[in-house]
Formats: sequence, C-alpha cells, structure tokens
Amino acid sequence: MKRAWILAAALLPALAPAAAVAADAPAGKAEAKAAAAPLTAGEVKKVDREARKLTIKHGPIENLKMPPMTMVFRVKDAAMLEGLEAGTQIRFRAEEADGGYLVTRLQKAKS
Ligand SMILES: [Cu+2]
Repeated sequence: MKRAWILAAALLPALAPAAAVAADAPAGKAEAKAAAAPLTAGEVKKVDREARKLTIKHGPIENLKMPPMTMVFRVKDAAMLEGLEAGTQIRFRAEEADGGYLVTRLQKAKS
C-alpha cells in the first residue's frame, strides 16, 4: 500500500508542468487584436432582420480601402441588429467575406 503512494507522488510533478503550460497559452490574443482595429462611423439607413442585412451610409473604411458611400452589408450575428433602426448612428467593423461585405463588430455611437 505504501508503495502505491510513493508511485503517485512520483507521477504528480511530471503531470504538473503540462497543466501550467496550458494555463499560460495566450488565450484571446487574436480577439484583443481585432478589438483594437479601428471602427468606421456610419448611419443605419435600413435594417433587414430576416435577411440579416444592414444598409449603412458609412465613412471611409480603411481596411477595405473604401470611400464613403451608402451600401448593404451582411451582419455576422442577427443579435447585432437589435436596437437598430433607420437613423441610428453606429460604429462598425466590416470585412470582405464570401464575395460580399460582412459586419463583424457593431456598436451604437455615443451621442
Ligand atoms: Cu461601401
């Protein structure tokens, strides 16, 4: 019986380093980078909840090299459309995806 305890004690330190490495993994580092990306100012012109689309009159979009215009975007998540209506001022991040443009982040502009 005593022998079993010694064996367990000998194995424990061997397992511990693996757990420590997992805890140190840079979780959320990519997310933090995306959050730091600049947002573009825009005004909601039309909300299409069914199609999960948003018409936005937007300012220059740096990452898409797009001048100001009014256009339709798809949104990543239907929940992003909550509380939006024509005239709502927003700040958003858009990415090129599947041959169209996708809003990946959206917040109401603080007025
Ligand atoms: Cu545009």
